[in-house]
Amino acid sequence: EKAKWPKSTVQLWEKLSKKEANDIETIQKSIVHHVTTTLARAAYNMDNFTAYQAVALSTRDRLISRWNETQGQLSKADPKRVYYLSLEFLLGRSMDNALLNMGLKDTYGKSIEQLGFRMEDVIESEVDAALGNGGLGRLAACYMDSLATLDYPAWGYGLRYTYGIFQQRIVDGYQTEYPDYWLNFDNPWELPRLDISIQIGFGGHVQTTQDEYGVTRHNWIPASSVQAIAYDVPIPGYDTGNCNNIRLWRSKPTRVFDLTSFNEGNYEKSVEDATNAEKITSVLYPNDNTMAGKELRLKQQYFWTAASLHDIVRRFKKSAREWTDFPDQVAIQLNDTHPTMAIVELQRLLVDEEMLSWDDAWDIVTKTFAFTNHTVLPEAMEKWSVPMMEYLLPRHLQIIFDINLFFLQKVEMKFPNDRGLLNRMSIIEEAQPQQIRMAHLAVVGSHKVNGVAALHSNLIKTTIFKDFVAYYGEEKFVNRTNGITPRRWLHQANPQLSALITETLGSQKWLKELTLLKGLNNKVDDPEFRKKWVAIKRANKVRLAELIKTRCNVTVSPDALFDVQVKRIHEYKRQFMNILYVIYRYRFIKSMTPSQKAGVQPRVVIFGGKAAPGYYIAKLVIKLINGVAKVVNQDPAVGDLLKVVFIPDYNVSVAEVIVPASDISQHISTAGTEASGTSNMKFVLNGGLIIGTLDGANIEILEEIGEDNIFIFGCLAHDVEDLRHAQRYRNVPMNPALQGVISAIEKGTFEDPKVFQPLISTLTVGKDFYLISYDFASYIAANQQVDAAYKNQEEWIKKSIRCTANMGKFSSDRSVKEYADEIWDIKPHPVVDEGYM
Ligand code: Z15
Repeated sequence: EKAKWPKSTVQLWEKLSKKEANDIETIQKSIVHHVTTTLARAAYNMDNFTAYQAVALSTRDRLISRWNETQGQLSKADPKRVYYLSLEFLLGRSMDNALLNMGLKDTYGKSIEQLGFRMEDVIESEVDAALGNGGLGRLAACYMDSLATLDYPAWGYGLRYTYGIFQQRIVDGYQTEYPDYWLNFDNPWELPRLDISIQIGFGGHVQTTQDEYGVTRHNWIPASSVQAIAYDVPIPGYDTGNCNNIRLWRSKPTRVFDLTSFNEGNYEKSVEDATNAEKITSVLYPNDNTMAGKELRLKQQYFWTAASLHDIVRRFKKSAREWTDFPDQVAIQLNDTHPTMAIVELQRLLVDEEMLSWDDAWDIVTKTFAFTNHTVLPEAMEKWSVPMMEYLLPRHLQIIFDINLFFLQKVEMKFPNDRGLLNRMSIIEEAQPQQIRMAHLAVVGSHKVNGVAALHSNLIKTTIFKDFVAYYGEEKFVNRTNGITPRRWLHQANPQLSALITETLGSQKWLKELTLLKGLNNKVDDPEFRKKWVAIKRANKVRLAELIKTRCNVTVSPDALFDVQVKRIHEYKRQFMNILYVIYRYRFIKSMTPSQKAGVQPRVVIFGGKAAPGYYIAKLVIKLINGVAKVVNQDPAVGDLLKVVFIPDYNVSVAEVIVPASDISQHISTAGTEASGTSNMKFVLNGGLIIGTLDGANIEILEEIGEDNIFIFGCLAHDVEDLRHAQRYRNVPMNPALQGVISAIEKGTFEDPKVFQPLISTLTVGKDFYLISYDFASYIAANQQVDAAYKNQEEWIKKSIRCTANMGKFSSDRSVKEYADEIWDIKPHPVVDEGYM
């Protein structure tokens, strides 16, 4: 006990806890110390990976000091915190980012160079933390970076999956999946908190009793339970001592249950129970924007939300405040509907365990939660079957039915005798079996609902949540346009451009105040500046060409126009339309005379992205891309005029190479289907132009950078319904250019055409739901405009500079501030440097 210590002991602790200097010698000592002790290696048997491990451990030491100091000061001050509940945190690599954010990259670089290693090689040895699918998971990671950088008291809560998103390899043109066992070597970026363990129940029954006042009490008696063990991931802010936390839960068998079977002599059953407990956090579900309805997924969701809430409530209780103060201390953001069970769990804790009245509890619950919707696609809407919920969480099901009953009673009061309305708004869908609509539950249990881009936020108000807007009023439904962190997506991924910007603007302030990039607009007419700008783009293209050579064994010219579409493979994102246009272009080039060919703008068309393993059509799109690549890349009649590559295993660290190297990138979803998109922001921030539809954040990017710097085509979201109707009920002929392309595939230009028939059928039998045929003519025209614009290199470079200069709005710092001010009501709480971090 510190209080009982003599002064000399206290002083000794304080002296020894002070941080070490961050000079090269101290850092080298720390690296070598980890090599020779923690890693038990010596200089003569070290490789890049060992060097990485040692640098990582040394970096980790410094991270932990900041984490400790930040969390210690926060515990004392106890300000209102936000908890960001996300089933996915797609962090990627940590080392480079941590060193840059802590301002230690240069020193570590020099330190390790003198010790005989190149920093780039050391960085490359790190495996990605890929605990997410795509946009939603990466958004959570960008938000954690901004929250830390802006000194907000914020914690993320998620799951520590043993297997992240699968690794993708291409075999005979097909996607094949391999497990992502990312914890093969020790993970230095987490702090196991084996002492923090929470028991989570499942199944069983509900005991109903009357208390001494005649009030009915519900007591849930679970049939089984598992333990949640905490693993903390430090998130250092940029240019601040602040270090936030992501707490990831791992499932473990409980000792009690384990031992019972064991002692009863049923050894096999006890091992089976243990294995089942561990299964809960084994694997990330690989679906992006689709719902599979698997029981294990519901178990994951409850396990995670219950553990997180238990932790949050325990922290709140330390302060001995009134329950009514809970929403003044705690804001909880629901990242999509995945954590919606947290609403039900908090209501259960307050009513069943803390003995609050239903209404008092519900008031606290709805003031605490806010909900972000990320999609309007019907196949992505989460619904859980009532029988499954009853079997896994019987008391929670009762509470859901009660929430629904009280809610619908109020709707009935406001809009009497409208049974259609009650049916549409009900949390329970009357199907066989009944289904729980998680989005409705999330709306009813939250005080604010937001979409992720202006168009999307308006769309949800007129489509999926229309009735709820009529009931609650407009104010509950707001927009928070997504953002990206400029630290990772410019400073780290594009160090040369970052240095040029800093040199030009005179300081690094722009990295925390991204609208300062506007200053670059003055440089557009400076030919010397343009020369530097284009040289950096070219160097980035050389780096990407090397990656393409290694991964695809295709040689591409960095002088060609690099045209990129990297994102999850999904029909609504229309990679199919992109490859169909590539075929069109290929056939067009083949039809040319040599002198005509001389006028063609050479292009390298780059694809990347994973398809959900069960998504048959998306996997066929990958097969078609690879089929086309094989034919086109070998065709001497085309040569360097057209190359097509599919970069396997697209992930965050690969994106960091691709994004800075693009001339044009494709964000071509059917209008109204892509809620926001965030890679569009990354490309434009790095001076890449985009070709895109009037969808998601493209619209706001257009507003910021101006129509001269973006290639827009295709129908409007407003017209999609009518166009689909026409496709379905009138015999709309296929666009003739597209018809030519389809014929070429059917003639067997790209392997056995039988393989692609189901894909082609989506245009005919499937009535072209994503409107590829309708948009094809304007897509061809937009691509021609791209070629023409690229021909005029000086003008193109000006566009590129203007792109970067006007992207300030899309910093995730701006997004996070908007959430903090008007949804969470939290304030920055800077950590004070007392010499310990
Ligand atoms: C996902 O990655 C997104 C939405 C979802 O509903 C799910 Cl389950 C996964 C994406 C959107 O498709 C994308 O448009 C958006 O930019 C991103 O979330 C972040 O908001």
